[in-house]
Amino acid sequence: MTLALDVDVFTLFPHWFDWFRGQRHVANALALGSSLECVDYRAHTPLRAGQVDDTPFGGGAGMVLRVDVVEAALRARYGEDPVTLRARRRVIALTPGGRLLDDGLVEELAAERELTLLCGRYEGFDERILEHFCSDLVSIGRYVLAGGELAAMVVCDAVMRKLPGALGHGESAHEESFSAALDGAPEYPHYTRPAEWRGWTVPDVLLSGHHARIRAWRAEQSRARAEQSGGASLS
Ligand code: 6GU
Repeated sequence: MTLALDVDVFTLFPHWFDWFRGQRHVANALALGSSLECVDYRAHTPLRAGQVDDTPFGGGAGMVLRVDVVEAALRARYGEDPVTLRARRRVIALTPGGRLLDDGLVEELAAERELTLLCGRYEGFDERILEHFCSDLVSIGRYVLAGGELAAMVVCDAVMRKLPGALGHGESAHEESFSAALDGAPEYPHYTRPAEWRGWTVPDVLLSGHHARIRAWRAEQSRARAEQSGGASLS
C-alpha cells in the first residue's frame, strides 16, 4: 500500500466530485498528500460546440463517447500517446460489463501510486477507447447506471479509505468485512451502549474483558456468517 495516491477522473460532470471530496475519509486522504482531480472531456474536445459523443454506427438508441475526444483529453493531461500511457499507468474505464470490484481489486488499486478513471455516459464508450487506451475495465455490479461517475466515486471511496490515515484508526480498514485479515469473510457483529435496549442484550463475552475469548468469538461469528452467505470467502 502506498502512502499517497493521485487519482485523475475523466468526466463530463467534474462538479459532481466537489461533494465527494468533502467526505471525511476522502478529505483525510487528500490532506495527507493524495489527490483527486477531474478532467472535463468537453474542455479538450477537438470538435465544434463542445461535442463529445455521437450516434452509434449501425443505428440504435443513445450516444457513444468518441475515441478522438478521449484521446485529446488524455494527451492534454499526460502529453503522451494514450497507447503508451496505459503501459505505465492504470487507465481504468468504468463500464457495467467490466471486472467486478471486490476487496481484492480495491487492495490492488490502493497499492498504486496513480490511477486514471474514465467515465462514460449515455450508451457508453466507443469500443476502441477500451481496447487501445485502457489497462482495466471495472464494474461495480451487474446493473446499468446512467454513467460511470457514481461508479468512479465508489471505486475512489473504497480505495481511499484503505490509505494509511484516511480513517480515524489505523487498524479500522484491516480487519473488516471481506478483508484478507478475516479470510475474505464478512465482519463479525458489533455492539455499543446501551448494553440492554428493550430487553435486547449484548453477548456476555463482549462485556467480559477477556480479549482472547473475544477474539475467538469474533472469528467464529465471522466464519458462521461466511457459511450463511453461501461462502463469500475470497480464499
Ligand atoms: Cl462502472 N458504469 C455504468 N454505467 N453502470 C454500471 C457500472 C459502471 N457498474 C455497474 N453498473
